[in-house]
Amino acid sequence: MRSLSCRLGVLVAICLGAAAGSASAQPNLVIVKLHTNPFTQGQVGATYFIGVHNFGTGPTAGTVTVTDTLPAGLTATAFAGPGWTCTLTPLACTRSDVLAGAGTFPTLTLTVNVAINAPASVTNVAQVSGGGDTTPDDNRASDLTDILPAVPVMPLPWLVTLTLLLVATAAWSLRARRPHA
Ligand SMILES: [Ca+2]
Repeated sequence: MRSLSCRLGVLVAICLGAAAGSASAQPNLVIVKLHTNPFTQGQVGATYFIGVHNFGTGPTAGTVTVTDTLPAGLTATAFAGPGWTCTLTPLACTRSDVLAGAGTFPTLTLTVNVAINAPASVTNVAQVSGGGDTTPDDNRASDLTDILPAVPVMPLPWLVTLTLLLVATAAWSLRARRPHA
């Protein structure tokens, strides 16, 4: 009986050890999103940088997909990164090569245009999935982005009119000061 208990104990220990070992060898993808703050209303070609890292010790398996949800006020014009296959509609990138534990995929660059009436701040959300990741809680990155008001540009006709008015005023002033002969 004792012998059976021992064998059972050993078996449980082996199983627990195997389970712990397999758990620690799982991939765990995490995503990071960065930008240079702030953007400006009407800005063309503002960029976000998206990084995907394998925080686990096991390699990824299968396709890894990154999707991005742009807020109102931003329009994507390019989404690319070495080794990634990307589309603008939907806004997503995929790749199927293996990422070893503690490894990082090449950085993705998302280029956007900022609407002239974009709000003072927006939040851009990126998400990674697939690759055998079983820990989705850390697969999402929210990037709060401040947007400055656009610098007002005076329309050219107004600028010309104002310049002519100033010149005319100066000329009149000089003429008025000149003593009559
Ligand atoms: Ca994860």
